[in-house]
Amino acid sequence: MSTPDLAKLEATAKEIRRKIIKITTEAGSGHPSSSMSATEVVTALYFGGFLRHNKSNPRDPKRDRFILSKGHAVPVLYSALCEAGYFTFDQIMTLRKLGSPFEGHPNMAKLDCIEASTGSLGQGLSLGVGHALACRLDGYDAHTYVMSGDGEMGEGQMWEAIASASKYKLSNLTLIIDQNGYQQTGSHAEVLDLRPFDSKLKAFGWETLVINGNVMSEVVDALGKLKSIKDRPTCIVSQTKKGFGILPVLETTGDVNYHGKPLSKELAEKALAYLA
Ligand SMILES: Cc1ncc(C[n+]2csc(CCOP(=O)(O)OP(=O)(O)O)c2C)c(N)n1
Ligand SMILES: [Mg+2]
Repeated sequence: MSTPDLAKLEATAKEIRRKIIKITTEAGSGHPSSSMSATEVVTALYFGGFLRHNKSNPRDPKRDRFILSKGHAVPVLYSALCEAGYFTFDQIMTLRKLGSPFEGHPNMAKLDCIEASTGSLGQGLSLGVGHALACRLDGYDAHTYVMSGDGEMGEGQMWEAIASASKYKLSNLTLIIDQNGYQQTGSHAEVLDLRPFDSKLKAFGWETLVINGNVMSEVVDALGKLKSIKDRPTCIVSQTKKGFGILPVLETTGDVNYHGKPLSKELAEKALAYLA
């Protein structure tokens, strides 16, 4: 694999953030801040040479898989897939409109390039375990990446999947925890604080790396390093900020979580100018 061009990836991440803002403001609903904490990771996966995907055959059994378990952050996925040429911008601008396949949560029955229908938090890693086991059984050298939220880690099913991935030594499975410090109703401290995640995952037999997930070089390094682990599942604890990229704009609202709220037209203009 050639070394990813960091400047190019950063420019792509910026463009993806611009699309996230535009489509959620147009929809008048959605989760831009949850999407923006995850942007570097999703960008590195799709454009850094990590996720082998095939636009002309999205369900190719030999593909690598990306499951967005925190399905409410799907604007980052639609925007990345648009950048990758799967869709036009006009198509993703139909986000959350009646009849549009670009639903508020990913729907694999509507779009071939969506790996799993998620949105009910806690399920994506179990699906990932299934894919990883199936790929192993079928003899495919395919890797499955799952992204969860930090609040989502409060779902018990996550820990059942963590235990079974370890039991089956699924080195073809990587969990990325988007540790942005907030969930729907508040911060870790206010709702449920399960940190540190890395020592807990290690205790279950996983290899872990803790990184700043909004720094592209750290994301790329971590994804590269974990490829060489061959005897156990791997996890990146991706320390991020909700709304990263437009934080000064969100701070003016007095709400740095900004969960499940699109930007108003005025705020979106400010955010887009900030990202220019
Ligand atoms: C099973 C389930 N319970 C509740 C919700 C409602 N819900 C949507 S997003 C969210 C918060 C998720 O927080 P986190 O996983 O930290 O994701 P973030 O938005 O911070 O990236 C909740 C509780 C849900 N989607 N699924
Ligand atoms: Mg969170």
